[in-house]
Amino acid sequence: VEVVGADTDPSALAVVEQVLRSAGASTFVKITDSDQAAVARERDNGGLVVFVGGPTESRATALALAALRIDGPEGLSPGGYVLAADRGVIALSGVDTSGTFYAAQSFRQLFASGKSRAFGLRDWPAAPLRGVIEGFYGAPWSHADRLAQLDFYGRTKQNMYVYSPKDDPFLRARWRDQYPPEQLALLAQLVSRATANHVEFTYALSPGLSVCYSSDADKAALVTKFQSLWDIGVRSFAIPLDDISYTHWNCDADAAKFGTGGAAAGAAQSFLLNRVQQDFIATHPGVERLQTVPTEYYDLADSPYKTALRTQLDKAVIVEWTGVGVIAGEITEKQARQAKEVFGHDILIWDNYPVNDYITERLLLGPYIGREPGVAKYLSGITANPMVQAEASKIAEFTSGDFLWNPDKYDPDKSWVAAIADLGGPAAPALKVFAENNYSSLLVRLETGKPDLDSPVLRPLLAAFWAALEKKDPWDAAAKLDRYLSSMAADPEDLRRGMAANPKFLAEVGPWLDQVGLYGQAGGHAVKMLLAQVDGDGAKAWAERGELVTALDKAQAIRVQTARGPRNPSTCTAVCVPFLAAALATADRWFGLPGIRPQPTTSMGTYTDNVPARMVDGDPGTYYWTDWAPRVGDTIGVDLGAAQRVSHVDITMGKTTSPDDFVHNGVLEYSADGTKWTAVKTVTEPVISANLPDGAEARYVRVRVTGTQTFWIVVREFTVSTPDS
Ligand code: LTM
Repeated sequence: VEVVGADTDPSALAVVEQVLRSAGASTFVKITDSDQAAVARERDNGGLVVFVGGPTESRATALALAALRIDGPEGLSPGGYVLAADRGVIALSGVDTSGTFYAAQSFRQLFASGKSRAFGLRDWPAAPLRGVIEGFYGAPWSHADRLAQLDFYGRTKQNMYVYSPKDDPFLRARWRDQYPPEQLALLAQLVSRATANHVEFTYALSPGLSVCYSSDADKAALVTKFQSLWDIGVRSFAIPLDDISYTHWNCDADAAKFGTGGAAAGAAQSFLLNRVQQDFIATHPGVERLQTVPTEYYDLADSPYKTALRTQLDKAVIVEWTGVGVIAGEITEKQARQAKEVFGHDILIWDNYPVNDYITERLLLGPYIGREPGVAKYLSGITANPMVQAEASKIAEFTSGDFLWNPDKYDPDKSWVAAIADLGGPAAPALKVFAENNYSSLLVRLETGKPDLDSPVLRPLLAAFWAALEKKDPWDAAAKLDRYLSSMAADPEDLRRGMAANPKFLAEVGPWLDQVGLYGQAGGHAVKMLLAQVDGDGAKAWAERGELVTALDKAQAIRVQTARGPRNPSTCTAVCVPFLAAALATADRWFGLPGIRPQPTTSMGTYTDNVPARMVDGDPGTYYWTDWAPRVGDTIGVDLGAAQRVSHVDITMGKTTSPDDFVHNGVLEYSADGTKWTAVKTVTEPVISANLPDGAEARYVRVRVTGTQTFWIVVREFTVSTPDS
């Protein structure tokens, strides 16, 4: 029996009914809280009575809680709730309707976990705003992706979705244009799905590429566009001004009115935002606070621009900030406090994780880390910027939502396992293997101050195997390693079978999944090859070597189409390829082969399909081309797989049509272990030919950039010779 009030949240009720149905309930009797006699009768009958609705929705739940001697949710922060069960009664009572909805979600989770004893739960979110900003470059999510995301946010108690895909023309390039009716109808569907999930749909319009800040017509265009969204139910608006220039104006009137420089840009933006605040936000009762993303969104350094925002922008406007650095490794409570001071406004964090638009060859499937609990508690909240791959983003989104609800108790590793279980269902073990090999990111662990590396399970198994091989007793370590490599090799089939009900996820991750499988296969052959050598079985070792090379070549031939051009996916990053190269180098020494099979290394991205492999392919007509100008500390080089004697290095950079694309200020250096480096010579020319000192031992040889430059880098060939080659 369900006891509800006239205002009981329908979405909460739907979740409760779904849970009860999945537990075998086939008939529901619904009585209203006003029918006290019926409520009493049903309780006396001994059936299960479920009270749904907090003090603003139903009067009966309070009585049920009183009978259970449990306090109601009054006084909890928005979204808070009480959920209690005892003696045939279950009561779900939110401090507001969202709270009751979250009580229903917790009820679902408790049922799924099989915990059915008497309990009383009092729970509330730490961060007022918790959610996701679709704010990346590249193909925007599909309508179906967004609907699925909104349901997911509801299930994970997140209450904010910002609609801000960079490549949607109606948001940036053609921001003044009204939506065609069919597109507005789709947005209306999103808004109502968001409402059903207690998610605020924020519409973010980015006029900065062409706006004239002082123009009445442009202000009117913004307000008219917002009004068309208001008319379909949108109640939250943003004007992001990130990734635009403030050194040039789009109209002469702005130059005349505001002058030039950062202070002028801050004044101009404040002028426009304040007018939208006055003419739209202040005239629409029920609307949420206006949000903006400043042009300086990535640091804490005070500046004329920030001073202008701090002193001129209406205090009602919420300012978004990404932390220090566009992709902030760490965000501390101290930085959060400083952000509030330097921007002079309430801060909402635009968190660039797990977004991968700047490294399209990677999937970022690790947990949300590196944010101190106070960040969620003292700021307005956090919206995570996800990957182009919507379904795959759910792993990180689950964990950031978890952090935002209760940052003090947040355990990234446990949360990650729960996220895998939530997305993978029965295929969770296979999904875990896949996610482990797409794990590292620029975020750092608070405990260590370092980023998580890729393949956290495989790495120690490899280290143990090498150590055991050295001691000539590799069998146990090899068996353990082989088990894991087999699970990688089987992953494409296991995951495709186990997650067949989620074809969208499988389509998103296909090339990465195939690569994990091939690295698993190649790794298995590498282990067998090295064991055969220990056994002195050259024929078997040679056959395994062939299989290894075939699988490795296939893995490196995979291409995925991305917004930055075709890319070779990068999985098991900095683990699988070095292992396979080291295994080949070890084996080839045993076979008496020359033994150098250099793998390219780079700290930079790739422009179109000019992949790093092209600098070691022996063909000076092909080249690796970075996709940005190097920063100080960036490197390009080769990994020889194992430390060995080296005598000479030749590097050819630049090409006829881009002769300046080489390292203008750098140093050539080598290292046996990747930590201790020996400098050979400075690099200032496109062609380098250098002898290494007698007896030099190296596994790694690289050019490290030591000065800033605006040119990108082209490397045609990077060759390392041994004394006998
Ligand atoms: O981060 C912000 C505010 N803007 C852009 C995002 O749109 C983009 O997705 C990320 C990651 O590349 N970087 C940005 O600067």
